[in-house]
Amino acid sequence: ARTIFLKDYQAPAFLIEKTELHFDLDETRTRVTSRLVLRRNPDLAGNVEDTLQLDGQDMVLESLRIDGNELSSNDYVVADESLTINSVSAFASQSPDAGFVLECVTVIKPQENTSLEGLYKSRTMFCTQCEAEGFRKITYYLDRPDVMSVFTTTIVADKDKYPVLLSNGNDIAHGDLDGGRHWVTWEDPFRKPCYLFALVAGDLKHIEDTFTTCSQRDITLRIFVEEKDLDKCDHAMDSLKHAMRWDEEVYGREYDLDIFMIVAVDDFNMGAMENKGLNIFNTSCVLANPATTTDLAFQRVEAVVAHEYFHNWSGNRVTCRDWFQLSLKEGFTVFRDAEFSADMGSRSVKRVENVSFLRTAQFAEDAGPMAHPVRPDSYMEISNFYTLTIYEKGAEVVRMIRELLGPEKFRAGSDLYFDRHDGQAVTTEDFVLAMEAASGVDLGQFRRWYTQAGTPQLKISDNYDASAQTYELLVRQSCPPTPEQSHKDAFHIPLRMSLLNADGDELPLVLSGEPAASDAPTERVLDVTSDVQSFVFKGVKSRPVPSLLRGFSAPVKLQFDYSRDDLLFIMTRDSDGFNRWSAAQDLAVAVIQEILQQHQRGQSPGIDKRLLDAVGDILRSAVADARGSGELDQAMLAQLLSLPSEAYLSELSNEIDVDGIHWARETLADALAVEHAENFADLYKLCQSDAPYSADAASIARRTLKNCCLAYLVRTQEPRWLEICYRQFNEAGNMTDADAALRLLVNSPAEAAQPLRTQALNDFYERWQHESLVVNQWFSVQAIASRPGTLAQVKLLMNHKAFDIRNPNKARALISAFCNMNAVNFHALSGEGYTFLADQVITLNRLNPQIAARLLTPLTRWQKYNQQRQHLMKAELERIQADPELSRDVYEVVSKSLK
Ligand code: HT7
Ligand code: ZN
Repeated sequence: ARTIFLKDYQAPAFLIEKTELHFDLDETRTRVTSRLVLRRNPDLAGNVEDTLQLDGQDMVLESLRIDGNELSSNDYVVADESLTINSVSAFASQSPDAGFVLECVTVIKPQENTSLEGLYKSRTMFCTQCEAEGFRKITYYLDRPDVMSVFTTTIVADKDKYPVLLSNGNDIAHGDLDGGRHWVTWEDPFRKPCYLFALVAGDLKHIEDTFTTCSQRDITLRIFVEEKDLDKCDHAMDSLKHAMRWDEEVYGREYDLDIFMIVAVDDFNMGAMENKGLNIFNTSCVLANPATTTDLAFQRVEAVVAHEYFHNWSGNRVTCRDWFQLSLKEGFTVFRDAEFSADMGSRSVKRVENVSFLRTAQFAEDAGPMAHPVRPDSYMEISNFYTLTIYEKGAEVVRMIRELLGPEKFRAGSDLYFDRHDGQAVTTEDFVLAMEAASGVDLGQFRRWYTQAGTPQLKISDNYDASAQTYELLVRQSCPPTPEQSHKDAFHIPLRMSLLNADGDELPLVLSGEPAASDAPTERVLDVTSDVQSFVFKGVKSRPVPSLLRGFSAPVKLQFDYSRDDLLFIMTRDSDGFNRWSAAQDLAVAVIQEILQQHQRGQSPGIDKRLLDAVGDILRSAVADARGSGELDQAMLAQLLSLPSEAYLSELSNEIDVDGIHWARETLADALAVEHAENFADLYKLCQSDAPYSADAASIARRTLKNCCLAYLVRTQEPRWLEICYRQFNEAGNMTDADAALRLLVNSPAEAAQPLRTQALNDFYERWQHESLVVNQWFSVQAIASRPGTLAQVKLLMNHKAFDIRNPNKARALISAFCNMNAVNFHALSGEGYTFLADQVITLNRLNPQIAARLLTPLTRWQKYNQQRQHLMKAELERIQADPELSRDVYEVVSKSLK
């Protein structure tokens, strides 16, 4: 299969100035007529290119004209993925430097398009997904982001079936036609690459609102959905207005068109898409109401609506030159949406959630066979590079730039970047250059974060010299080899830190060589730039406890030999909320690993009493607080009470002991539950509320803490708690509480849970069978149950009338949930979990290669398991590899993971 390299990038030989599209939508064949105004790219010195190669696939070419002159089949070559016109000048009426018009008529079959790229049907509506390379399935085009054009789109369709016809920009004309058909023409005044093109046709209803921008322009906001979902749009609309205001206030970015539209579709490969003025969303990321939607999903809707909206500047007004620069828009936009969410809710909880996800999933990716830099050097299939590295690590890279510049200079850098590059297609280097120019900070070495893959390790040791009153931090950095990169140069790592004295107070930080100052800072960002580096602080009167990597100031693995008492100290005394949580996690990890080792040696587990006591202290003060003024941040409390996930514990292991990790974590959780049942019960009761559902941060925090307590209480296996759980399930006035209770009943190993579980699952389906997103929850609840026999249940559910493997949300709810969130069953030593996944990948490879390649991820991590599992996993990868019709997507992932 072909590999595309960044080093081979060449600017386009032709530009497309105008794009006029005409769609004749039909149930069996859709005719697309395009009229493109092209010219030779004048920016290429000596450009005399006469061959025009357009991208295109899966379509039938009906006719081709240049300046009105029809081309015959001898004048061009149609291949699987391209159309090549050998001599443009032979047909153009003037020099191609001055411009020519290419008219092309093609026929496509959206109703047969299961890849969900290009134009396709989702249920009864037509919709598009063009990023990254879907436009080439609609018509022949220069499908690359550095070709930007002004688009005018006319859509013709049956008026009864498709009363709503949408595209980018403004509706400039519409009318009726004979035969019950109608038409609309949309014009988008902003030049854009074709990946931002969108079209929607369907029987849709909408809600509408107005946003007045900072310059007093009124923007019409519309959210289009199927009629049955009209009652689930308000939260997205509120989120959109919050995001629009936030982008004005925090980044100085105003919306540009007069209308902003969102459309919800059921069949969608990812979360949503930022098409100019017409965002298309997976229903799961836009619909929300209290009865059907959990708090987590409410928060996701807010974040995704904001993310797509923010792309209007970071992505659309300033776009990527080529797909190697994907993190330019995605990393920056994830950073922006994370900051938005932090401002809407609790900043430290948001950071905790992001970092847990990054340390679990992105670190695993960085250690696996698909590891790649934030700016990759090569790819076979770009769809495979919409990764956690591009998105999440990319956001961390932007966050580090802000750490190094400080917030004011960072904002100046962002302003300069948008000013300099508005209307352009640029690179991550342009972004860094703007940051440097606006701040005067040298980011030379920092650029390695864009070019080197892998997670750096920081090993820090300390040395206190009582007589000299100096305290030294000796920092060593290293980075493990990754595919194609065996050696790594030192990174520039911002290490935010503080030193705590025995009372938990922060000490003034003066490095040796610096003048003593009465106003010395108590928190600093150290520039770690060498393989080994020493930082000596002076005037330190007693041995301090260092608070390192505050707020997770860099995406690295930190090793410091903290005693458990040090961790307990940080957990309770550090003023940095993130580090308090991180110390609690580190302590829990140490205790779980100890239980695991005892288990592996055949010893009975001894659980460190200090952890049990610390949790008791936290619970007691939480109870006191909830009885009093309720000052404690309940969301942070729930985070503190949550044990590290099996996935995180696995990421930390050299060889993953699947069953041992599960057993050790369960043992600790059960012990905490039994030890503190009374406190959990008090807190559970104190967190009850009769107030109507609200998705504000405080209410979400209260429910999260309540359900965290219930989870511990159900662990006691006491019948009364199972009954209370069942009652919560039945009487819950919102989906968050019902879903939490259902999950607990489904997972409980208690015998008394069995009849309750069966009843609850049946009732749940009965009640929600017409709500597709709720049915997805019902699938995933069952798929992640760690009880034996779950795979058999998953296989039964694959045949359930509500399951459809063609719908990515359904495939994710059942297949992906089982393979990624149910380690003990997926990794069963029989190998049947692996065979199951391989079978699904082979099926999906033909239907939807993007989803097939993504589902494959857990099998690619075979190197982390024991010999027996490695052997079984590799055998399944080889079986997939032997499929003669492997898509490029799946081929790339399989071949790289077997290398
Ligand atoms: N920029 C969007 C990417 C996207 C996508 C990529 C490949 C295949 C399907 C897709 N749907 C959306 C989403 C975003 O990051 O905002
Ligand atoms: Zn994005």
